[in-house]
Amino acid sequence: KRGGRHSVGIVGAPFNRGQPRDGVESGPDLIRAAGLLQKLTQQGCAVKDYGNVTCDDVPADEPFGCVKNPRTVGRANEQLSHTVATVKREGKTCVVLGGDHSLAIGSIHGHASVQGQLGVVWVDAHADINTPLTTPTGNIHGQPMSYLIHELHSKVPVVPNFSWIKPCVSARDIVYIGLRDVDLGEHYILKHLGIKMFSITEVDRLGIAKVMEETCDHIFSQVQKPVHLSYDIDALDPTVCPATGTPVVGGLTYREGVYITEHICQTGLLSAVDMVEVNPKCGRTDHEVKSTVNAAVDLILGCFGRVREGSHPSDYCISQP
Ligand code: HAR
Ligand code: MN
Ligand code: MN
Ligand code: MN
Repeated sequence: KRGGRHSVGIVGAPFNRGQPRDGVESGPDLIRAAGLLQKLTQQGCAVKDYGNVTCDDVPADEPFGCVKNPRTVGRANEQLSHTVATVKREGKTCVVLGGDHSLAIGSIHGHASVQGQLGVVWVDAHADINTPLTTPTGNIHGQPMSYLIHELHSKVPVVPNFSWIKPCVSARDIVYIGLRDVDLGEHYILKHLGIKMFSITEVDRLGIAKVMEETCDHIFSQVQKPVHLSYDIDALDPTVCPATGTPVVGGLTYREGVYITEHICQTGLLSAVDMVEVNPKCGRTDHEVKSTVNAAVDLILGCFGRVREGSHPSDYCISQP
């Protein structure tokens, strides 16, 4: 951020091999087509589009244990890590448009490779912290955090094309918000490592304002550090965001979802954002797809200074009669 003006780098990551459904690879281009770059520019951001990172299928990508498409997901994330590192070296806040949530491996890895210690705020119905050994599905989008956390390193085997990954996040620097579909292995890991979490029950109990205060108290308790916001669109309620692969009833409202972004923006420490799991093929109508994509756009705008009360330039004058 320079002189109150956010400098933003957009990266598309049309990854779809971290899960079984077609369509999520269209996320980046749909979010762009909804006017993201124009809207960010209109609200005063300097925006550069770095295009899409490719996610080519690696041939004969046999499962590793039950982990599906390991080589394809591993290689795509290595490329993404390099691209995110470039965006960070150029001094911009990085926005990665997904694509499925396996992209958080490359996004957080590339971010940390330049910035060092990060605070990670993970907004999701799911914890995505299964290891290759606890995963009930084999889908890597349910596992990204397990590859990144120092404290899990000894529990995670080296998956083919994952050997470039160095754990780069400490369990104490992570906060989860919105959880409501957590596997038993994941729940064990969250409790065992003492990871801070505000499940949807805590959002009900405390209200979103208190949740965000406590989130920032936790993340910044030792030192100020750059924040990585990893936002899965399925954190929001399926009535607002139905076009996603694994919707879970009883989610965040649109207003709670946007409040999270406004609060993180106000810290002045937001350094990278992922916006993932928008899948147009999972919407039953055009309206369902539009509602989901528009929410994704609004969440990103909230990350970069949009405030719902409205705003005006400091030199604004009303005309005299
Ligand atoms: N926990 C389940 C698994 O490991 C489901 C993960 C689901 N999907 C997501 N991630 N959208 O946030 O497969
Ligand atoms: Mn490399
Ligand atoms: Mn997720
Ligand atoms: Mn999810």
